[in-house]
Amino acid sequence: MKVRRLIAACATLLVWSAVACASDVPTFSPDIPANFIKVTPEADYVRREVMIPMRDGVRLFTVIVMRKGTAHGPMLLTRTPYNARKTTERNSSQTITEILPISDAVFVNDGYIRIYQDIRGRDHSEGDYVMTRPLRGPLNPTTTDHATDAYDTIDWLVKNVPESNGRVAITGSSYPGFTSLMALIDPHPALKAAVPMSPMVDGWVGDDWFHNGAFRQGGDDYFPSQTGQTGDGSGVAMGLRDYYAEFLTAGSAGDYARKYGLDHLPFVTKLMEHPSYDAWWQGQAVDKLLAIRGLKVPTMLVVGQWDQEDSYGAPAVYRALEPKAHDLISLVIGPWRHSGVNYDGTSLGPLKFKGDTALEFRRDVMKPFLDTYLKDNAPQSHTPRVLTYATGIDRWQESDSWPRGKQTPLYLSADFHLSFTKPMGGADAHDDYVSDPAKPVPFVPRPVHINDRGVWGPWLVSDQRFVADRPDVLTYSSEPLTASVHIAGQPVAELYAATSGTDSDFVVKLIDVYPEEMSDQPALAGYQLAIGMEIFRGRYVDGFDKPRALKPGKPEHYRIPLPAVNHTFLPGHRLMVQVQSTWFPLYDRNPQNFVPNIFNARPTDYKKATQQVYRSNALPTAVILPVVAD
Ligand code: PG9
Repeated sequence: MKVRRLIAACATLLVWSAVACASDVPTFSPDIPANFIKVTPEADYVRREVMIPMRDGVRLFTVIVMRKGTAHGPMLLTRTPYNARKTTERNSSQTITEILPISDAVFVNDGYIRIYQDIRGRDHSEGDYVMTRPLRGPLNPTTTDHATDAYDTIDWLVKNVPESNGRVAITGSSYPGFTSLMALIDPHPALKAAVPMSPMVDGWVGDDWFHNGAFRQGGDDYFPSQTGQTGDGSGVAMGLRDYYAEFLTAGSAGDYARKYGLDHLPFVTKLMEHPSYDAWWQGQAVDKLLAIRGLKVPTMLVVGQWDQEDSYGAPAVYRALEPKAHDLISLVIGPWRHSGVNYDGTSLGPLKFKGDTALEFRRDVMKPFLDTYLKDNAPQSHTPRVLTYATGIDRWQESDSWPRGKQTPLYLSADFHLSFTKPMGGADAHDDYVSDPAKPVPFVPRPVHINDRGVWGPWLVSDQRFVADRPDVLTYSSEPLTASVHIAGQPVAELYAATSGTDSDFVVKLIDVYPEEMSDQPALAGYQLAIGMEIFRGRYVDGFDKPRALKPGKPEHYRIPLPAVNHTFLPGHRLMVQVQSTWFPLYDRNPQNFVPNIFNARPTDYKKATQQVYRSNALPTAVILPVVAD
């Protein structure tokens, strides 16, 4: 018996040692292999990771995903700083629509090959990372940029993806919207169409970093998370605190950056060294670059009406290109937050729409547009020149031009009323408020948790009642409307204002006030829905590249374009305009006392100022509405 057991034990030992020999894994060794590839026996997709060489030898990490059995597939490319591997592993699944972002379903379900690439220097790609890398030339002495990297990538794809039909489109939202636009500069011949969504176009005038010169310090978390390391990172180590209190205690935007070491990030230093719209900013404004080079590829620009990050870019590119490229360019504005086009579009904050507006766009507009240019023998689709969602009356509208409306001034008038009739008041008619940088107006109710997606995403539709009665906010409103007022275009605030200081910011908000009683939608009763809001830094009144001190008490004329909208103010609603001078902590505080560089303002530079907003016949402050006669 004992002998038999001994033999069995020896046999087991032999088997184990044989296994060990066969796999060659010592009992003690590192447990992460060089390249683990998940086995997916039932997958309905093919997923390949490749390194694509660029002209300078740098290789870019690229993931190619398609349904099994795809042949002659059109390729849809996105070039991203947000981790191509993670993007294509949304869930660990064997189902293609589970691993890809939800917005990809309509494409891969119809034979498209979906491709995501990490841009140069980010995540698994090689090379140096430069924030929104400018085009080769005065601002970029290297031989590569996003135009060349897109070109080289497309060149490789058409030669190395046998399941494809050799035609490529590029798309992506925000930063990937920017890289989509850059691909249009000297494009590869296989690039047949582009759909840049909420593209970052001009970081100073109206997209991510500044708006009309006011610095968006609310985005500070982006810097360490994106430029602190090549892979995914995190924001400033502030925890779940009230950003309002935290930024206020820190001091200037520069002081906040220094407190948290952000000044050691080169891009933050560049921002702080270029507070005005100098050659560095002008030379990387994508609308200007494209206007010079012209458009060669059919392009559909997309933006959300309440895009809290990049509302400026898409309409600016449309304006710049439409006159010369009328037949190649189209514009879509949907009722979305930033990048909302790629998610569920049935609602935004308390607003509910008739259907999933984002899916409707992707399925009924974007895909037919791409099919036309990318599919073999696809029927010609009907692409509206301009497609906008009319909020208020809840439907899509096509038009051949943008903006559509007739310029109609809505004047501030006495007793905090609004009127379509020009005020008759004498030259000095104005309303005053005191703006105190020590008690800035919050942009959302406190505590301000900017990183909470539920706060940040829909903040542009948040109820403005929470500040309407503050003494440092002027609030003007109309009587309840007896007939609809439909606007389609870009409202512009023509503000006549003076300050007792030598610099100042002005914020103008155009608001739709819902009726007090709305039992069908109680969340909207009395709601003050911002239709468009914007800020302007006073020192740039003579030009964005010409900062100067304001003369105390002298009225100046500020022209402040608000975001592009299609909206109907319904009967029973009221029009409202609010004016204020701080919008914190999204925007840094203006010391209201001219200093050469506000990033370096000292605590003693911040001063209270009395602001005067004029509503006289000679200085008629108004919001110019693009009114459409329905
Ligand atoms: N708005 C973001 C961004 C764009 C471009 C540069 C930096 C940030 C984004 O959502 O990608």
